[in-house]
Amino acid sequence: MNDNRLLIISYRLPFSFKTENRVTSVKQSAGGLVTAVKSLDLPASAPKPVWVGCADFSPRVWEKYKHLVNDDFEYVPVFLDKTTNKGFYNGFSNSVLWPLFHYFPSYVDYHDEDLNAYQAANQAVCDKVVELLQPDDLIWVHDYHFLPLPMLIRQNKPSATIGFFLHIPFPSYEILRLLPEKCRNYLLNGLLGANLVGFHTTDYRVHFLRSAQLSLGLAHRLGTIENGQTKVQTGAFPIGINYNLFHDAAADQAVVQERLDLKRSYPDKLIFSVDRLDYTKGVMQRLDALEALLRQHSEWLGKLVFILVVVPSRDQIQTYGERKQMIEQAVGRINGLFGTLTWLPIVYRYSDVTFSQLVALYTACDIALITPVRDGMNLVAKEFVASRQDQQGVLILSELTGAANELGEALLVNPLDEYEVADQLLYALAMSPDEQRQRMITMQERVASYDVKQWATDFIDALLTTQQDEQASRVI
Ligand code: GDG
Repeated sequence: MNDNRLLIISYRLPFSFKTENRVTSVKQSAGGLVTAVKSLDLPASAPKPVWVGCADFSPRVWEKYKHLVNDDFEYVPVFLDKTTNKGFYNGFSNSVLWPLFHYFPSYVDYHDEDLNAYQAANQAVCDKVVELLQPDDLIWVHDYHFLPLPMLIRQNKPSATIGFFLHIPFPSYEILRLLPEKCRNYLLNGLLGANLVGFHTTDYRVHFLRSAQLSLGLAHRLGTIENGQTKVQTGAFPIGINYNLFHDAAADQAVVQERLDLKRSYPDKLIFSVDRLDYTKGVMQRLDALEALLRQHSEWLGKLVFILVVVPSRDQIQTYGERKQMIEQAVGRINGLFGTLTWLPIVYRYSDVTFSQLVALYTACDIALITPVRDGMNLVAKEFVASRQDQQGVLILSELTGAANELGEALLVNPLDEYEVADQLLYALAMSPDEQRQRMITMQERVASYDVKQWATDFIDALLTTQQDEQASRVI
């Protein structure tokens, strides 16, 4: 890193305001992106980075309470009107791009007016960025909400240095081409305004390069596309986690106490999963696998418990509400089918848990059952591995996550095959402590060696190199 100022753009700002008993306070968010960006090692001499995002509060609330948000970043909210935000976020972003990029084309609900709102929102954010931009700033745009933003900024500021990172999969061309051509080309051209486009895996990167070739006729050489004046470099940057935070937390007093309570309540084998409520996370398939296990192996009845934590998410979108009902019906059915007066196979929570509870669950369980049907990376798998100071516990992981590329010592499964998952559950339930340790140690070494700080630093360093190359080519 050097002394360039960093401008970060993401859909949400990393905090929200909460009012309780008429007292307003700031609540910090703790998602993967926030942790990643906040863990950047900026030189002391570097100017304060600026974070631009869409406000989920009014301009009045911001003016009144912005003094409460006081940390190492300067925050700039963009205020969108309700209709634009709905079409932008619930509409085009989460009812078109999210399902399509996760290979759920039948869930796509495309409307021209949502695309218009998406364009309007990107334009509003672009206007704000252009207003703030200073020479030599590095711009780092995050995620599928802002695919057109690099080109919008480029059109206003041709010499800007723009990096883009996609947190979700980039699908194969056969999926992308389901979008109307005008829309597909608009999105691809948008990304091609960046100097650097980053993905979690090489596969996603290759899908993007191939889509640019097939859709726009743009060739690539060594992962770089020449787009007029701009050289667009691409790279795979698999996001990591704050390894030490999770590893050390396992010994925190609060976590130890929570873990003891859990062990006391569930003395038998404990299986655990936590996900946002989302059809991509494979919760229904996971429940099918548990049911298959209990049907086929009645010796486990009464001897295991599955703690299923589902975190509310995007509840204004119809498919998400339906998913919640489906999960709750399946939990009720399985508990009704196999449960007794003194034992239920599934403990279900529809709410988030505190950080201490999360780490206590990671470290109390015997098996982490992480089986999305598609996931860009999946940080939960890495957090589970990091938190196991005892080097015990088995990770069952879907091969359809980005994380599976790095965690080959997990029991990798296809989440759609309930019998395969049930077999692996059976294997995990009987795995010797020695085998658990061997698998865990290797995974821990890998997750620790490429943590979130390294991820962010590598991305920014690569972006800086593109800036230096551009400046050098202008001098020549
Ligand atoms: C997107 C991509 C990619 C969850 N519940 C609680 C809680 N969490 C935290 C986890 C983890 C994060 O939220 C979830 O991250 P994931 O990676 O699993 O999934 P997405 O939210 O879908 O994230 C994904 C990621 O972006 C980063 O690029 O890996 O593929 O879809 O950090 O710990 N934290 C607490 N309580 C909860 O109840 N404290």
